[in-house]
Amino acid sequence: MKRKCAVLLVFVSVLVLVLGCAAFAADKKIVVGFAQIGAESDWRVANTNSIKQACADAGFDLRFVDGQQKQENQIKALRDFITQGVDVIGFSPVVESGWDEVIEEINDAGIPLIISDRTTDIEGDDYYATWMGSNFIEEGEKAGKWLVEHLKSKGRDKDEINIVELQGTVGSGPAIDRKKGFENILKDHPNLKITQSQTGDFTRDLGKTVMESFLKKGDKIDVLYAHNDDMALGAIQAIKEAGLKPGQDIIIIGVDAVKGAFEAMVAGEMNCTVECSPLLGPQFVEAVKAILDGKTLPKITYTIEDVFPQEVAKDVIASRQY
Ligand code: GZL
Repeated sequence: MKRKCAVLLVFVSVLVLVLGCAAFAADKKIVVGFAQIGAESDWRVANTNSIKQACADAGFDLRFVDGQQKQENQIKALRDFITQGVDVIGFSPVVESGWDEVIEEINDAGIPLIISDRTTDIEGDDYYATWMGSNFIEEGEKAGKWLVEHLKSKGRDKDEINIVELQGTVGSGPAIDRKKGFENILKDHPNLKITQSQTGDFTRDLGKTVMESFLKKGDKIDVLYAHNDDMALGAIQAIKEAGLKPGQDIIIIGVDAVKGAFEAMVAGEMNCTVECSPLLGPQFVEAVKAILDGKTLPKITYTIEDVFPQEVAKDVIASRQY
């Protein structure tokens, strides 16, 4: 009889222990480390807000680091996340190269990796669980296609058109691919030429400074193609200070579709923006949950995006979320 009581006691103790752990596990917050690029543009601020809000709504313990556009800061943050033993790591790589070592450390630590927004140049796709963001080549092609159609609508499709280009951060996926996509279109229109091209690092200030140098050269400029709206908005300032009319003397094309671009289009100072949605937070949270539930996700998920010409800006601006 005594033996039976002893076995029963052990069984009940083990049961309490298992249920206790399960309860703790159920209560344990999901811990996510996110290494963000910085706060270089309105797009990035909106992206950060989206990720923070979605993680808060999901009850995650979010460890968020602003890399201030420095790769070494992001690498340090990723290593810290490994030391902290977070459940999932997310990051947006400021440039494409230089991640091999730290990503191998993340893989060795067995922590699932979500890459959002930007891209790396690492071969294969087994080093990350899923990637979400925009198709940057397609964005560049959309900008080129809009310009070709716009010039045709103005009877200028045969004119010699000089284009100046403000590139994004050197070595970043969007800068490389938005240039590539735009040039995919230009190659079929030899009268459209990029005469000056330089990085504005996705920032408004540098976009203004570089546009000032483009203008100072004195060559005819018909079009500005900026890899993001922030640089376009800085360039618009420079164009006005040079006594020219942005949106009329110089056609202005940007990418992102941030609120400032719509305000400039409503004011007649910008002609088109190609949408690149920063609102990746909800998608990021769903990916974290799916991964921790043991589900397999598609390796790549592109966001669906639009092109907004000046003509629609006043009707659309009120509905914009960023
Ligand atoms: C694109 C994103 C780019 C934006 C810029 O997905 O990485 O970085 O176009 C931002 O505004 O700085």
